[in-house]
Parts: sequence; C-alpha cells; structure tokens
Amino acid sequence: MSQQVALLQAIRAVIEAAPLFTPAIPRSGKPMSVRMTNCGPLGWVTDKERGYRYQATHPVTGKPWPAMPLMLLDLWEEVAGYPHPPEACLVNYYAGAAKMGLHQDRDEEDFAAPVLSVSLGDIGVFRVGGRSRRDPTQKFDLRSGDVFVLGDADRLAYHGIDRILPGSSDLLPEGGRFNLTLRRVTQPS
Ligand code: MD3
Ligand code: FE
Repeated sequence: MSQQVALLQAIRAVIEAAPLFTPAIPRSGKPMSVRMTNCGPLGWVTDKERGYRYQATHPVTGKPWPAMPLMLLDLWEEVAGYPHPPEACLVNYYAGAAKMGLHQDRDEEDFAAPVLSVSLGDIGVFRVGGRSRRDPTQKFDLRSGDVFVLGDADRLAYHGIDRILPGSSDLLPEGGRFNLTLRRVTQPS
C-alpha cells in the first residue's frame, strides 16, 4: 500500500510536468475516453492526422517527456527479465465510463521485450484473448497494485478494458484508475 502511494506521488509529478491529454483515433479523429501522458525518453501518442506512434515530446506542450521515476526502472529490472531498460511509460487514466477497446500492442519495433503493466486505483475489468481478434476472450479484474509482465505468447494477445468499477479503491481521492505500461520501443543496438 505504501509503495502504491509512493508510485502515485511520482505519477502525479509526471502529470504536473506533462499534463494528461485526450488522444484521438487515427483518420476519424474521434476522441478516446481514456486520457494519457507518458514519461521516459519516448511516449505513445495518437491523433487524427498522424496516427499511432512514439515520439520524444508531449503533443500539446511540445516539451520532452519527464524522466521515468526510479521506482519504475527498478521494478522493470526486478521483474521484466529483459536486459535493457524500458524507453516509454504510458500513463492511462480512466474516469467514469472510460474504456479501451480490444487491440494488440504493435507500435513497438521490439516484440522480444515484454510489456510491464501496473494498476493503481479503481478495478479495471480487463479482457484478454489470443493473437487473432476472433479468438475467445476471458475477463478478469485488474486491482490496485497488480503488476503483470506480458511477454512471449501474451505479447501480441488482443486485450482491452471493458470498464472500471467506480468506488472500488480508496487510493485516488478523485476516483478512477491509472494504468502504467512500461515498454521497450526500439531494438537495442
Ligand atoms: C496483454 N492498457 O495501454 S494494461 C495499453 O489497463 C493497454 O490501461 C490497458 O492495453 C490498461 O495498451 C491494459 C495490461 C496489458 C498491457 C499490455 C498487454 C495487457 C497486455 C500486451 C499484450 C497482452
Ligand atoms: Fe494495450
């Protein structure tokens, strides 16, 4: 619990430097219901014109992303089983009816590296299937403090968040859910 509070403080500092923005779906320009920001050398962004990509600067402020908190670099070293540091930490914030449709994470060059996920705040109802969109899916709850390493067969599994369960955690006074995903983006040289 104290580690969740410490991590939350670090994420609040990231958001002060790099405010949450509303991403837009490529081509349609439809806003996503999840708000986002990033820390680390690269960040995941999306907009109508240029689509899904990683870039070194915040799409609204134009500033470089803030550094990745040491706690997160340590956690990666402890659990990722991958010999190079993460380059991006995507911070997703779900409030109210926010959700994320079923998708694969394929915007990275390096699929050999796992994706590390940390959840903070209200429960997220997570859905995961297989490598084909048609594969059957299973649902389970992601709770505050849950840490998952998605590697190997899981790395390209379809997944999404159906909804959050408002009021299911006391960690965030404002309610809602943060999810952090740490990723390696480029092939290490
Ligand atoms: C399974 N985020 O940012 S994290 C995303 O809770 C994303 O915000 C969700 O999907 C969230 O892309 C889920 C857990 C997760 C992350 C990456 C995965 C599960 C995964 C990659 C492959 C399979
Ligand atoms: Fe994903």
